[in-house]
Amino acid sequence: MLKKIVVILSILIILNLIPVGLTTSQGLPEPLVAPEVYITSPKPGDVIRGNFTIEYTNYTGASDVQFSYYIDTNSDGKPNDGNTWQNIGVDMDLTDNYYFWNTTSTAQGGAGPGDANPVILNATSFDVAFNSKSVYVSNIGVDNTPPIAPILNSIQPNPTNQTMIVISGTSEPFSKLELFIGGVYAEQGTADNAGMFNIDLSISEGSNTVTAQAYDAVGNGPSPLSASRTVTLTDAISPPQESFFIHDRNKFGP
Ligand SMILES: [Ca+2]
Ligand SMILES: [Ca+2]
Ligand SMILES: [Ca+2]
Repeated sequence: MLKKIVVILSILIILNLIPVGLTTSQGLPEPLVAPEVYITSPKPGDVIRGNFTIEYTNYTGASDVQFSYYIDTNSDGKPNDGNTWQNIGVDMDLTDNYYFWNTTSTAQGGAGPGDANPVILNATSFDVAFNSKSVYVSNIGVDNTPPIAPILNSIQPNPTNQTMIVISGTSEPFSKLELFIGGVYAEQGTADNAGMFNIDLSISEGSNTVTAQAYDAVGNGPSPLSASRTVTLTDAISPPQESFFIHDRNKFGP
């Protein structure tokens, strides 16, 4: 009995007497649901910046994919905050599996969240019959702000006779630091999870004016330059030598 009903329904569908969505040019029914696109990057927990490349897969059968984002104010991974989805754009070229997202705010607005954490990223795929299917990735951070200027601790002792000294200070946690001597790049290092850093620095005979700048963990920067610290290296090679007076008979006589 059931088999009979299924056969009759199938015939009716094929004859187009029961509507099942739009039909193709061949008169065959389209699938009711568009193919799902999986966002492979960014992943939950990622912090992204600047012009980010959204990567996705499994687009077969989709004609285009629309991307949008949502500010997850209560950080629960759901678009339930009373905010609205903001349009990112539509990828019409699905052959390359990526779409550029400018995450920085623009004067026109709507181009990106600028700085927001967390954000929900949505991808809605459409097929030729305008069926659509949405997926989203939660807990994405967007960070476009460089760190503030690092602070260098005073250099002890000063002056020194050591060619290698340690430059210590504080910066944003996990930031990358660049040290300069007299404005010329000299060394780099990384701040720990408390923002502390200790970087070995080779200095030259005479006065060395040291400054630093920082990039945050995702590469925003550089920060403004730190206030400078000056260290003077004296007698680096060896302790002061005893000097001898050479009696020059030609000049001074016997
Ligand atoms: Ca939410
Ligand atoms: Ca594309
Ligand atoms: Ca930052």
